[in-house]
Amino acid sequence: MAISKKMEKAINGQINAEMYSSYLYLSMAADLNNKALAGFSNWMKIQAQEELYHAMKLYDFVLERGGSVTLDTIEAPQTEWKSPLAIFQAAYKHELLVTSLINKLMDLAIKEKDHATNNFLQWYVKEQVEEEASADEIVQKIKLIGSQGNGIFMLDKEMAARPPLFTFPVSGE
Ligand code: OFO
Repeated sequence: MAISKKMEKAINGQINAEMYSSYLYLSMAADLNNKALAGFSNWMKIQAQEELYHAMKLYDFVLERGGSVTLDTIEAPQTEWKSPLAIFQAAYKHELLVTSLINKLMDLAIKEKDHATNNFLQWYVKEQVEEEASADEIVQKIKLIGSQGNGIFMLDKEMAARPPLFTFPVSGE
C-alpha cells in the first residue's frame, strides 16, 4: 500500500530536519576545530554523518513506499558558540527537539493505521534514546572536568577515537 500524501509530506519534513541536524553538527564541528579541540570536532563531524544517514533512510523509505521526495531549503545553522559545553548543551537540546518530531511522526502513523511506517519509525524511536544519551553524557563529562586544563585534553583524545561512518577519498586522488 502506498504512503498517504499526509505521511509523505511529514516524512519529507523529517528529511529536511535530519539534513538540518547534519548541517548544525557540521557547523559545531568547525567551531570545535577553531577552539583547538580536534577530537571533539571529529566526534561532531561523525555525528553529522549519522544525521545524513538518518535523512537517507527516510529518503529511501518514501521512494520504496511509492511516494515522492521533495527537498526543501535547509536553514543555515549558528556558526559560533561560547564554549564546548555550550555546544554540547545545544546538541542535547536539539536531540530533544528531534525526539519530539519523531514522536509526532509516530503519532501520525498510529492515527493512519500505517503499520509499515510505524514499524520503520521504531528504529528512530530507539535511535533517539541513544542520541539523547550520548549528547548528555558528553555534557555531564565536560561539567565534571571543566572547560579547561588536562581533563578536557584527555576527553578530546577520547573523542578523536570515534570511527567515521564513511570516509571520503583523499583530495587529489
Ligand atoms: Fe541526532 O538524530 Fe537524527 O536528527
